[in-house]
Amino acid sequence: MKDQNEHTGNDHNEHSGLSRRDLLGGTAKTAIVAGMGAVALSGAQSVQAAEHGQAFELAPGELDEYYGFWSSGQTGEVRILGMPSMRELMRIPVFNRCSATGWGQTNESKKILTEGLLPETKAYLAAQGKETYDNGDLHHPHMSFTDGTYDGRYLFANDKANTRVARIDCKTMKCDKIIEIPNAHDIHGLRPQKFPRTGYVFANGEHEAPLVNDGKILDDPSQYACVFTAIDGDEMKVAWQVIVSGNLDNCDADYQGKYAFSTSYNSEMGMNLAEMTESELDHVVIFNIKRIEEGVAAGDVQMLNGVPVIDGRKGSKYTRYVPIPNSPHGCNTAPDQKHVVINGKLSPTCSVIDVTKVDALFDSDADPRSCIVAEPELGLGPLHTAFDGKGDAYTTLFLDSQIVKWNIDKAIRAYAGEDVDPIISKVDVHYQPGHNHTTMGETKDADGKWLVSLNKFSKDRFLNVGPLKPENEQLIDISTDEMKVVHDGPTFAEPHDVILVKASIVNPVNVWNRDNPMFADAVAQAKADGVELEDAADVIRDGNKVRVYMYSTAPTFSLEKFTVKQGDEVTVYVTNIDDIDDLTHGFCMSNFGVAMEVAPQATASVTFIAERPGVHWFYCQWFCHALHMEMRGRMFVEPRAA
Ligand code: CUK
Ligand code: CUA
Repeated sequence: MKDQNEHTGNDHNEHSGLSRRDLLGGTAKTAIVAGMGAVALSGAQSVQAAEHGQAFELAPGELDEYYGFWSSGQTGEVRILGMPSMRELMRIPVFNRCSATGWGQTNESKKILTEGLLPETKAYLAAQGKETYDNGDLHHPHMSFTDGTYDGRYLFANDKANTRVARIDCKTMKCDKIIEIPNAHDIHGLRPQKFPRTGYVFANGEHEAPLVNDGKILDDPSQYACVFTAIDGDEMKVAWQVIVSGNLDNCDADYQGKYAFSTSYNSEMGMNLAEMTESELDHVVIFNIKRIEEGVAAGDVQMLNGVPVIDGRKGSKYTRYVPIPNSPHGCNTAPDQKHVVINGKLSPTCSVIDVTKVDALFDSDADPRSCIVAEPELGLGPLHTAFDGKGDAYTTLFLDSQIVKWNIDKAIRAYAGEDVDPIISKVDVHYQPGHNHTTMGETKDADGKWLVSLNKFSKDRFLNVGPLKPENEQLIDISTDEMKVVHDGPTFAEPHDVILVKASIVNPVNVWNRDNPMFADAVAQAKADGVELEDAADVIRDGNKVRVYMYSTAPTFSLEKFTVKQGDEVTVYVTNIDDIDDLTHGFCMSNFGVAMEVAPQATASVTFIAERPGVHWFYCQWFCHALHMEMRGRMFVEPRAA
């Protein structure tokens, strides 16, 4: 880490800090009290304050120690932040439509957004005049694992809104696959298999519905079911599914490759709030992966939408149901590779499962609760738990607006009757935290440096921007027992979840590989047309379809004009032959609603109907050169004969 003095003795910071303090009034005091309010303090004081904690600010040009991969909830994208500076570095469009990159409009992205949809979904969308959804609700981004830690290959993420799972290729940081999950409804909890590798991506269908949901069964909840899905993360295909009793919320996997765990907040299968929260106990479902694989191989399944579905409802040999106090939510496996923390939500407790005691549940029908080794009372509204790899856990308390730090071992001893208090400390967060995450905390390599609290409300923490407020992500120094909130980070809707990954694990490329499957279709089409993409300045007419091939190299397109006829279906392929870091071009056809990004060595294409006669400029909308404004050309559209 950077020398503390260099950060905090900075004049510029001092000055901007003062004005920030003036603007925020009392709020900045919290930062000062927290000991890391370096920006608001004078040199001598700030050095002193900083000595009590780790530096989180970076000087210009310095790089962060971690990647933060953020969800964005109903925005539908993944965001990359540098950590601990919390500087936003990039946005990866996934389930959303992105104006800047053309995601959702380019042929390459449309293929990814449409090819994994079920036939009935395609039919539904066609009736709306659409090819794909343009919204999503992305809660849980998680990286692929090898041997219990992140391997830098892929990120996986759920779409609760439209029952999909997406994969992001960490080499290019672009989404490369999206599949719709059949038979399930509204994918929520999602976690990759940790051991031996990913492997499976486990995904929870949250909302109950008839298994065959064709309208024959409507208001008869006794015939509704929830479905747990194991996706093959390499192929992005559903491997198998399990029907469960109750609904499914969050999930996690063990470090042994034997079990997956899912919380159920509606074991009652209630259809309204009163019914859903009626019983004192809900449950965690434990899935026995080996038994399920054997059952699938032995054909103990029904085939539904081409997927083998196993019946894992109560009493089945494939699952066990562990009673948990009312409405558990978060499900978090500890880096000790032994404990899984189930977060109580409506119960002020967390329940700790010892994975070594789960075998007995399956092999000797032991009491399902015998795998619970601790149930500390932590505060009101425990939602999610993070870990530091040193035996301590950090649980968000939604109702208390706090994070509580507690010791797992002490909680176990207290549960066994010893007179010990597992709670180490609590810190106020602002306000109402959902998820929280530690650096490398979801792997066996948790390093206990930083914690981020993803708070659902910011209220008065920032300048007022109207009735819709930002949320507030707070950075917390956990290098000592006393947790210190050191930074407020306003964010737009809605970061549910994040993972914090050591930068050395993630190694994206600087330019596209020309063999990338992203634009394989364009390469194949060009070949069929006898066109060399990297050297193209061609207009190929094929009936009323016109394919326009050009390359871009700063500050020109290889075609400065081309002519089509009104009503033609025009596809423009642009290949960026610049081979230099950060030399992205764009292609925007003005007044046609067409725009896309073309990064170095990529090909991107877009198709539109040339229904507007006249002269139309296309231009590069990605600043690339001193003569970027001049990087443009004309499309002539000849009017249809009268
Ligand atoms: S859920 Cu959002 S606060 Cu979708 Cu992970 Cu708990
Ligand atoms: Cu090319 Cu701007």
